[in-house]
Amino acid sequence: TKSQLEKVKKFTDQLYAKPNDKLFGIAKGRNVIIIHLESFQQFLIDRKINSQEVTPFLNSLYHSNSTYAFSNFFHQVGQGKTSDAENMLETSTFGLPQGSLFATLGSDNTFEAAPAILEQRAGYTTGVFHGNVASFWNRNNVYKNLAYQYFFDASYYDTSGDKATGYGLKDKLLFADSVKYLEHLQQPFYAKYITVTNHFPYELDSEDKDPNFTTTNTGDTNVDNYFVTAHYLDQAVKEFFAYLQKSGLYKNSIIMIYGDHYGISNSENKNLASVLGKSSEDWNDYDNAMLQRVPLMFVIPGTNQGKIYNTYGGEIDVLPTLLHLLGISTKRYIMFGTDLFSSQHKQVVAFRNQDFVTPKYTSVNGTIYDTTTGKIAKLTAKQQKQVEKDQDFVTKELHLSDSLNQKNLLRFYDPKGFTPVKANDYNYSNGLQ
Ligand code: GP9
Ligand code: MN
Repeated sequence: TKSQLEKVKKFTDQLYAKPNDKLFGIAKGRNVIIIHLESFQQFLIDRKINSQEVTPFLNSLYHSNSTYAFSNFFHQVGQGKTSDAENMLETSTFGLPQGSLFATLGSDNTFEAAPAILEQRAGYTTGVFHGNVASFWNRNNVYKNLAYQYFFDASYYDTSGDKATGYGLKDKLLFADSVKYLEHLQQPFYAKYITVTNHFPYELDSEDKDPNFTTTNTGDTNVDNYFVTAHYLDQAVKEFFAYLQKSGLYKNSIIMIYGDHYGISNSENKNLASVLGKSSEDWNDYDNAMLQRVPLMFVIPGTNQGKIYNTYGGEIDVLPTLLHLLGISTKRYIMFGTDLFSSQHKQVVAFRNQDFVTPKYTSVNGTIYDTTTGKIAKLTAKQQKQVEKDQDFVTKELHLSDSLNQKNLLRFYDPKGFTPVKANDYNYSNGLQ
């Protein structure tokens, strides 16, 4: 009902963080290119194996002075995995406590998502490039409600024979074979690339393996192969950047790169410990929580003020952050995240199961750790109060986001200048199916 909506609105209005004046609008009018790095964790960045970098190209971006990167950025997905990441990044609402929001509510819910906002307020053309079938995670229906104008799914590419692995077209081919479609998009465009090759079980044909790269020898095949497919993904991104430069798109674009969620699960993290220079014997819940960091980088060519920010944040915060870089105000929308560049950004990062991380404390499975040392925290009464306050905030934001989505409350909300999206306006079939 409307009063339930009012409750949500009151909460997100109070949370709202005003933009950082120095960065607001620095990418105004540029194309937005989003690169979704499948199952890609932050520990891969700057990681060396046998003194060789696993992801040399992404590392160079991470340290570039035109990149605004984050070192304490966490994924916040639940069972919806990739689809939860997509939902958080493009709507700034959480996925559901169980299941995938895309799969269960995505066909019918009202969304006020990035593609709709950008098309309506700044004339963007919007599209997704993905080498898997359109129906996976119910994308073919959900993307219409998000207002994506184009969805170039597997049917648009040759995925025969060794051109694909389990989840679709290999990443290098996705970037290369999508150019002919990308070049037809009217600028400015908002284009999202969802990669797949670095997905469990991390399989790669020998022809795609770099003969100069040797991986770990942990004895855990997933861990060892993860570095191989991550290395391949790094090369794929490098090749795509070469195309962007050559075509001239590069300097007129902002390229946002993120990892969607973990690739190595908690039960396997012990096998990673030695690679990370840690002991597997004392590996604990805190270590697992810290490994939920994923990359977030905004590459804004020519701006030269980039750096690595140590701010704590998560996927829920991306949409207001991106919109502010594009010079689009967000105060009027219902968003559960806040601009990561804002001095008012709240550094309490909720996991979907109500655990959380802040710069000071990490709460996992009922235990509070000191985030900087990893030791179990000995809290004064005052600190205990603060932790309880943070926990209440986390519980409340997840609850209100669930209420918004489960009751489809956005259908009652009508932000200034927003035209409701009609799924029937979109048709993704390419005539070849
Ligand atoms: C497949 C892909 C994988 O289309 O996006 O999703 P995931 O299994 O990571 O949720
Ligand atoms: Mn995924």
